[in-house]
Amino acid sequence: MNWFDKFFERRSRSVAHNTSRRSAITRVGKLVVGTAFALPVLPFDRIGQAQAAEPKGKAPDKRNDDTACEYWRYCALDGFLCTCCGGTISACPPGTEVSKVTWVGTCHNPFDGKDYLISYNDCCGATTCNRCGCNGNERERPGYRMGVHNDINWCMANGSNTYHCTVAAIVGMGDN
Ligand code: ABN
Repeated sequence: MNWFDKFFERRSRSVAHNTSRRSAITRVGKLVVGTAFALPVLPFDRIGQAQAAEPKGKAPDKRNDDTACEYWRYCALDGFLCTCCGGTISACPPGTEVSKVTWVGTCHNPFDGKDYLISYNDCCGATTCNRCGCNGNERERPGYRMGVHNDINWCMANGSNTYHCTVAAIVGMGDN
């Protein structure tokens, strides 16, 4: 065999070796593993699924949230909610005292279908809270009848006249 034949024999063996069945399987294996790693990080658009999980067009019912003006007992409350000022629906925040005089409104409870008398007492003795200001005016009357007018500082009869916030306690039932 001359050098020319030897050269081509070696080249042919090398090509045959590098394109063997084993190297072909190795290359297919690499492709499969590479695909498995790459696919999960591709950017999927899951917005459609998230929207499907949310109830469509349904606003939360605030009529049962005593920190919202829409709460059913606040139908005639003009002032700042004590529930946003460190108090509760019927208790003044620490450091304030409940007003000695008040105005009573009537609100309809949509959850049991009944009407209730609500006493809107102001809490007195600390500077105005300024959180959750509401202005409910159901069945309110003009100022000439003070007992049915809510735009009044009911701290007037207390030692300190400084208004802080307003509570809304149930004090009776309407004519149900
Ligand atoms: N009753 C709440 C309030 C206090 C001061 C002034 C207006 C209204």
